[in-house]
Amino acid sequence: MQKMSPKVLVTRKLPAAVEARLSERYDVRLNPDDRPLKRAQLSAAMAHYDALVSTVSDKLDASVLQAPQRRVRMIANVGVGFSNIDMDAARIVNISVSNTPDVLTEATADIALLLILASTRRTSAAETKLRQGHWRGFSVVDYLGSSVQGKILGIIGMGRIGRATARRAHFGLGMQVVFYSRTPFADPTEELGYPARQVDSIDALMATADVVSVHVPGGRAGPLISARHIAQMKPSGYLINTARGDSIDQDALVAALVGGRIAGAGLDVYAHEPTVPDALLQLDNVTLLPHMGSATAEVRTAMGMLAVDNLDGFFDGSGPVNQVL
Ligand code: 8YV
Repeated sequence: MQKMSPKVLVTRKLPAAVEARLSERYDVRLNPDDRPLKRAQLSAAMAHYDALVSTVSDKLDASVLQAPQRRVRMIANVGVGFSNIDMDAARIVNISVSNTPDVLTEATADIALLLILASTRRTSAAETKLRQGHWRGFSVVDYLGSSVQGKILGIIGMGRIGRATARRAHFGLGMQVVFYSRTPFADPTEELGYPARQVDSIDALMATADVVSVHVPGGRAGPLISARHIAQMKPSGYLINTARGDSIDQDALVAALVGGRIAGAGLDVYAHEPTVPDALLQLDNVTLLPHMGSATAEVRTAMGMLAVDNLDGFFDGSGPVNQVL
């Protein structure tokens, strides 16, 4: 008798080549409409599939993961982040979890750089005006931003994406790099290959940096960057976030921007996606992107393929390559 293929639910649409590869090996249910699954659908899926290929929009919390008659044993998350999954709950019910690191590092750092430049040079507001037909012609004093050359970039979280962003900003934009990391660096300049300084607290970083860029995983009990931290930023400072919205006290950030207490922000991620606070939409000193740090055809395909590698590893017994649980 032929062995049954594992049943796999793919929660969102994936690049065609990835879906084709999944369909070859698995009894797969795809989501061609790409509509995010509701909580009840995710709970029901737990009893019908052997594995899920999920992503950031799937909130796999304790009540979903511990659904009755659970059959799912493996979750291959498409994304380096996995804060959409309650890892404690997954551990209790013995579900294996994998992510897709590395392949998106450079693309995400590119978007961080884009947000640094777009926010300091005010290009979003300028382009919006142009598109609305309000450009009256060149003016020496219109749309003045601030230069980044020689300014201090403060990186929070000096992991893969933090390093790739810092390297671009240093070599590409001529910025000085200061960073906060839980891991102590014996000699940052030696380790990174250019002059860089580690500070020992987020407070010190916020007060020192001209541009702060966040590169830490989300999913903590509370925001790592609190209202108190935001209050320590320079009035001329900019905050960039390409990591997770829940890492920053979003209400405090919005209040600081609305009150003009900081100069601007560049955001790719939000605390309650896809909701973007109305107050942000009204501001002309912010650049707002719809969570697209890794959104290139090449990278999203590579992420999907890595998720399939992880699934294959789980089912052939060699283990997921990027197992995080
Ligand atoms: C993904 C991300 O696009 O990898 C991550 O953690 O936030 C993005 O690169 C997102 O997870 C959806 O796949």
